[in-house]
Amino acid sequence: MTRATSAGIAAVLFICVNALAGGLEATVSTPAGKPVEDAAVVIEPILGAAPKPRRIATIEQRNREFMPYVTIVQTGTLIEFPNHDPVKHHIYSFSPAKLLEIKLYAGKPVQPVLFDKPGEVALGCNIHDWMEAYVLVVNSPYFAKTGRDGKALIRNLPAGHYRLRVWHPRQKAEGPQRDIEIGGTTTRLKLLADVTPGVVKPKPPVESDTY
Ligand SMILES: [Cu+2]
Repeated sequence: MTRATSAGIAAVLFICVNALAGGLEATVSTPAGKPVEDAAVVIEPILGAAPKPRRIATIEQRNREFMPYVTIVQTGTLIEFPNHDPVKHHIYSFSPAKLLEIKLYAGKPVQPVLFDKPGEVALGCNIHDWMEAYVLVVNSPYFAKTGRDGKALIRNLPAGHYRLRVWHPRQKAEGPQRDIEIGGTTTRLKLLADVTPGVVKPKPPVESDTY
C-alpha cells in the first residue's frame, strides 16, 4: 500500500468515526426548577466494554479546601492529592468503595491512589473538619459534571445504547436510571435531582492553624 493510499484510508476512517459520534447535553435542576451544580451525569454503554481509563485525576488541597468538590473518574483511575497549602493535611475515606488514609503530609504524596471499585467515596481531613470532597467512581469513560447553570456536556460519544444516571453528593435519593440512544447528533435532556442545600461549615482563620 502506498503512503498516499493509507493516508486516504485514515482520512475516511476519521470521517466515519466523526459521523457516528454524538453528544449529550443534560440540564439538571431541582424539582423547584433551580439549576443543580456539581451533579454527575454518567452514561454507561449497555453493550460492549468501555475503553480503559487513560488519565490521572487530581484533587488538590488549596486554601484548606479540597478542589474540586466533586470528581468523577472511571474505575481503574489513579488520583493524585497534591497539597498546595503551607500547612499539612491528613486525608481519609471510610467509604467501602475506597478506604484511604494519607497521613499528615505536605507537598505531593509520592504515590497516586488507585480507585479500583465503582461507588461513592467521601473524603475528609483529620485536621480540618470543614474539608469535604466526593469522588464518584463509575464503570464508564462517558461522564460530565454540571456547572453553575446545571448543564453538563458529554462529547464524542460513539453511537449506541447507554444507561443514564444522575448523582449528587447531597441528593435525597438517587433518581431512576434510564436507557438512552445516542445517534450522530447531540441529544438534549432535562433531568431532575432533588438535593439538600450545601452548608458552609465554620472555617477558623489561617493564623490559628498550627499544622
Ligand atoms: Cu486538612
